[in-house]
Amino acid sequence: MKKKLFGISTVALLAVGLAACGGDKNEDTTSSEGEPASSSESVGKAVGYKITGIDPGAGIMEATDRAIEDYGLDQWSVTSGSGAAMTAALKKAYDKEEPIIVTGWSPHWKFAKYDLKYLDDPKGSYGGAEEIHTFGRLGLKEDLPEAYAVLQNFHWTEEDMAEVMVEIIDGEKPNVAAQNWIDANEDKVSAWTEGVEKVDGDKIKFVYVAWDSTVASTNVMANVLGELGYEVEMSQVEAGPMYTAVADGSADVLLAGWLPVTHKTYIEKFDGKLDDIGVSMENVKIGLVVPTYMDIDSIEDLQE
Ligand code: PBE
Repeated sequence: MKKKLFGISTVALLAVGLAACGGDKNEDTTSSEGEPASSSESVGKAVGYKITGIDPGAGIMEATDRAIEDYGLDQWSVTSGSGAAMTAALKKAYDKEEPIIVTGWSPHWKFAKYDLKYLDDPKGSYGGAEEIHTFGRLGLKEDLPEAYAVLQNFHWTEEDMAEVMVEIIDGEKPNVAAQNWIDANEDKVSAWTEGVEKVDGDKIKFVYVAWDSTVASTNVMANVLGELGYEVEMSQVEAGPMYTAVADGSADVLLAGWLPVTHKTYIEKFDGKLDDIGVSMENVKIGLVVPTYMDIDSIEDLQE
């Protein structure tokens, strides 16, 4: 009971985070040192003209290079690291109310934990609302029809995914958080598996990148197929190898196909070698994200 209440409140917080796409902000942008936390003239200097990025293969990194170009941000660059390094840097800056600009995406638990906003993107470098697609290797439908049927039915919401992500960031193991969600959402899961026959230890291999959203979906699907009798392997790789593995058939499924913009380059590269099985979520988004205490609202504000 207690847990359920917690789940609802964190999801409510997340919804607030998702809604906070610029607009109202704090009047007081003064940091403890007495300097403005940021202003339109000093934001570049304050952050060393750096955008805190994630793993180099992520589509959001390519989009950020495009934004730097589109907005003429000649002095700026994006640092690469990982999703975990990005959220660690965000936490460090946020706790001290220091300026920081990160590559961000929704759904993501950071919107439940911090007051953040997307910078407006009038040039559309980051695209708009996107969908998350499930991709399989060619021949998967014939080889593993039961799994294929479940993957085709797989569809959930930002709130669903947020419950899993928030539990993981609060310390739960990914597979346990995934199972807790499955146990609490039997109606949704049974809609995915309805009429699908059980199997007896058939092997299926997921490839995924350590993006929090992808960790959540991959663990949920792995457990659902496990309950159906599959022996599920999960292999964590970088973004390029994730697509390569499904395209060359060395893995069966990836759940993190962000389209039409984020993974456009990968989809074009592997055209004809991937089976677009279905859409698991709509209205997802990428962009540049800052704490609401920062006094900027648009990527244009990064221009000098
Ligand atoms: N992401 C999460 C990925 C796709 C899923 C937005 C970090 C990317 O940029 O490729």
